Amino acid sequence: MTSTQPALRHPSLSPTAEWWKAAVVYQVYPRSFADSNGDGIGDIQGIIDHLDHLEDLGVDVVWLSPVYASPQDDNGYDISDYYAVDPTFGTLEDLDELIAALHARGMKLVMDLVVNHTSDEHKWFTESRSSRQSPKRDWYIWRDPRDGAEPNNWGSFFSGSAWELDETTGQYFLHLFSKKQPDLNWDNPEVRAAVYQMMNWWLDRGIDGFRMDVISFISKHPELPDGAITDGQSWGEGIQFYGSGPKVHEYLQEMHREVFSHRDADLITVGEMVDATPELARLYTDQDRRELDMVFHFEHVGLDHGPGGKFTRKPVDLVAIKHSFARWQNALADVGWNSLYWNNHDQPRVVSRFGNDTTYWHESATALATVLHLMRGTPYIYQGEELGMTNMSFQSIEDFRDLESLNYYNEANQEGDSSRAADLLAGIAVGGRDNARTPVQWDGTPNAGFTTGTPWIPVNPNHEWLNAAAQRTDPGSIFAWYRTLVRLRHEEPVIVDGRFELLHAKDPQIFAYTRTNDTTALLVVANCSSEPFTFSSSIGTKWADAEVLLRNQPDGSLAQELRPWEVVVLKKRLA
Ligand code: ISL
Ligand code: CA
Repeated sequence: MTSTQPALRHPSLSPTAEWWKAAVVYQVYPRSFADSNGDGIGDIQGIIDHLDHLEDLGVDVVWLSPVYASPQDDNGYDISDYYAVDPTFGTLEDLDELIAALHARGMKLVMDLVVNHTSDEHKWFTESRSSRQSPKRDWYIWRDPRDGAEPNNWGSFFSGSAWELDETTGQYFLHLFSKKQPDLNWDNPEVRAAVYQMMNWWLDRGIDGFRMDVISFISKHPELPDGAITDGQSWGEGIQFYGSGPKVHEYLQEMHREVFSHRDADLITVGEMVDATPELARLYTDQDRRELDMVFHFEHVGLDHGPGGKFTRKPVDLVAIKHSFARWQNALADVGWNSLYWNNHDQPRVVSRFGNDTTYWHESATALATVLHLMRGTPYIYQGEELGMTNMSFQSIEDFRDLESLNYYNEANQEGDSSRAADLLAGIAVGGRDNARTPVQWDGTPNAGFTTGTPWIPVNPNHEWLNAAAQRTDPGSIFAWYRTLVRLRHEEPVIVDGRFELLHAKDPQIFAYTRTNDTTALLVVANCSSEPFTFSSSIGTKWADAEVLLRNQPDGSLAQELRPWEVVVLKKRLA
């Protein structure tokens, strides 16, 4: 550790190796967190103003979604200058102040690294598109038309083709996301060197690591082959040709050498990987391979997607959710490491999605938090999740801001199919990303304490009773529950390193597992349903002498019945 590194919040944790295994990360989506200057958009000073909230919660690391210069086509995931802070969010000095303020409180800062693509307004891209002879031409992925049309059949994540024609030079460029997010050509060594240089610049400035946006997409199959077209889809599934492509491990190892290897060990890296399987994640997160510390996979957050994708929904299947978690827990038990999340800025709110946000709001929010946080891995809390924030009651298309939702809606409307457009709107209302992006509910005043101006996206009306001010001082609140979960991870080594074993795998109502190390065993049992659960065989007898570590009901025993969304955690000392 050098003197510029912050003192660790929990000195009992090893100061160097793999400290992040005992850490909890909190994600800030700056646009929606807190607005300090009344323009209706959250900003860096707004974050600085609310650090007490994060310190109270006890989190170790803040992951900040992009604040770099950006035209904001995709709320900052389209970067036009990696070395500048967008005036929407503040200045570089504000960011330095945030880094110092976090470090002073023993917290670390992880920045978002968005390098699969840039903004089309980045100077690298404006140079690249200026002519076929531009020295930067090869920094992006340009192809001639095929039969007068797109070079292949890949679809963009945000609807339509993944290719856009540049009229001036007569070639198409690839954009897996919006057409304002052209993909960089990672096969060009100059591109990689420029990215590593930028990463080093930020680490030298004092940040503590990176969350790497869609990082498994950086190596495309050199021939860019067509993808298979599934029924009812207009575009081919290209992901098998760009997800974890041929050189992705080589590039991540090179990045490790060029950026991380000569630095102190207390940095943290997490890669977002839409295509990750447990087998791939073992490769990416095996410390001996020197790639990443952990990845975000998408398996559990895809389980309620219907046949038409995320905007068609199917009922939540608890058995499938448990099966998925157990598969990942087991696959990364000996090698690698899991990240644990229900929410982020792209996902609907967990209490509305997998819980019950009306009758059992408090119970289901705490039960879902518990089953996630007591597994093996590094937990991530998305802003507002610690308050049990819910999905938004969107009324009409005017309430949405997210380009993904709007693009799909406009596409359906253009096809003139009004019933499809209506179905899509219903799907967007429950599955769309804006559910996660309504302002953080600080208090019960008209704009929830988020802004004194007009918020860029509507505030959820339930902020009148669901807010931080109401919860911060209430020992029975969801906030207090999260604080306890964070504290337990810091205090109980079995939560960090214990073996995981799923119990009652096929039961459709309860989520139960044990964590065990040489000295301690934990039993976590949650009724993940809105009906009472009656034990057929008593799960409790073996644990009769155990200590109750946590319960979200005033009393109860594991011998007979669990109330709807009741969760109980027991702890036993082993011989
Ligand atoms: O929500 C999704 C689209 O259906 C996800 O698949 C999402 O696009 C995917 O998780 C990649 O997300 C990341 O990169 C995107 C950005 O829009 C997301 O906000 C970011 O988390 C492009 O940079
Ligand atoms: Ca602002």
